[in-house]
Amino acid sequence: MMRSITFYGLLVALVVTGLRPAQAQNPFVTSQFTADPTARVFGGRVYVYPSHDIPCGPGRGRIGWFCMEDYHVFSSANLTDWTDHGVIVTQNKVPWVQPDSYNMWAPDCVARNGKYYFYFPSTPRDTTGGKGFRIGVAVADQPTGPFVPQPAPIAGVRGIDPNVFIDRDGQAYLYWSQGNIYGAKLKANMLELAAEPKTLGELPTQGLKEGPYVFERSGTYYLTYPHVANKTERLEYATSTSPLGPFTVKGVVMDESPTGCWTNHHSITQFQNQWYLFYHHNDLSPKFDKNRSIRIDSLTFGPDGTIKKVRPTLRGVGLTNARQKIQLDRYSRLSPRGATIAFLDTANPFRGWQTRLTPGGWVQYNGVDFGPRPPRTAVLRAAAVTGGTVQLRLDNAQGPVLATVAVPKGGWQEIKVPLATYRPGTHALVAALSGSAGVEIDWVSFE
Ligand code: FUB
Repeated sequence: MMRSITFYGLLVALVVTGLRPAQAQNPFVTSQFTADPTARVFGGRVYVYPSHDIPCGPGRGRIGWFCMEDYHVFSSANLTDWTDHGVIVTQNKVPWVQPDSYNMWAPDCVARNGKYYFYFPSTPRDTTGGKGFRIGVAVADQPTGPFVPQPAPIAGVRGIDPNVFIDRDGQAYLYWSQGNIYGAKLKANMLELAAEPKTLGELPTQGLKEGPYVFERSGTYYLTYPHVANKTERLEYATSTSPLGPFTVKGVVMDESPTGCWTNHHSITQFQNQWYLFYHHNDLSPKFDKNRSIRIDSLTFGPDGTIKKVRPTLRGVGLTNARQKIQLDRYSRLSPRGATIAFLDTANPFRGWQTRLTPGGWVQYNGVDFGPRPPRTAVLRAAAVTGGTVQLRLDNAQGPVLATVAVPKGGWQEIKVPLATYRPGTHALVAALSGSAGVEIDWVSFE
């Protein structure tokens, strides 16, 4: 496991170990599709257990629907640098799962007595007890596995989207959805129900509810869940003084997707004294919302314990080291005119995005950490059909000019220019077009 490691040390370690880094902004995994993120803090590190969407194809899933054959786990010590630890559970290695069902839907993972219990829904081989999803468990000694699947799914549970909550008194509860949302006590072995499931019946009765995620804060139990109140899912919550209710519906955690991604699915986690909402959107597949990507944004509570509605951002969370590639297209602010975001390569969204600046355009990216050592040079990866000029400024569009970068006429190129000034600490970085000739920017970095 990697701890207290420099950025360059991290890169070397990743090359040596074969682990793949992920990005810091939203979405924070851009090497594959990911959905339904459950984030857990184990040993001071955040581990995210998402679903893994893949495109369906002939003999692979159902065209036009979800297609998932395995799970990866990702981890980070700072919510900025993410490591993909690879596949932890796969459909054809779980004894009870139909091996060609491609239905490895939303999972969860909790730690108990030195073991890690990974809960996941899928289609069973044996449908004698009825069709539909069952929920199984795989157990490991480390959060990254290897996970050993149990031979059979959990008895008495039919449905999807398992979530496990362990109360302060040590009692564990399993929640899941199947039309309604259900909850039941788990035995201490974490593998069996200890009592009959309870329908959490005080939730909205109209519109699909799924994806329960329960947590406790200051004695209040929060049951959070995606719900189709209108046309697509939004994240809502209800509270109670006990883990199995009765719950009182309180409000909306996140509104419906503005661009129509039908599902949302989330988890809420506290890390280093800040609460975060992990959720998904279809950033890397805007035309097909069954290939999704996971995101993080900060979440805050009102003094009365209400959850303040989270507005989704592209910037996400955490600081970005000025010596990394700063992806301005994951912006904090964009000028009202003269700035647009586009894929670098529409045939391959995994290559990421670019910012296109035309007259009057600027883009602002908050939270760039310049560190204690002054950089001397700015590096801009940019393209300009006729050649153009970009000013890099600190703090805002009128802030001090760090560098003026002349982008020669031509395709993508890395242009290095000396810095005109330096301010230590953490700043917003602004790239503003100077003049009338448009420029496309991939990233900016400092050396
Ligand atoms: O990822 C497949 C399903 O879509 C999940 O199980 C639901 O919660 C929804 O996100």
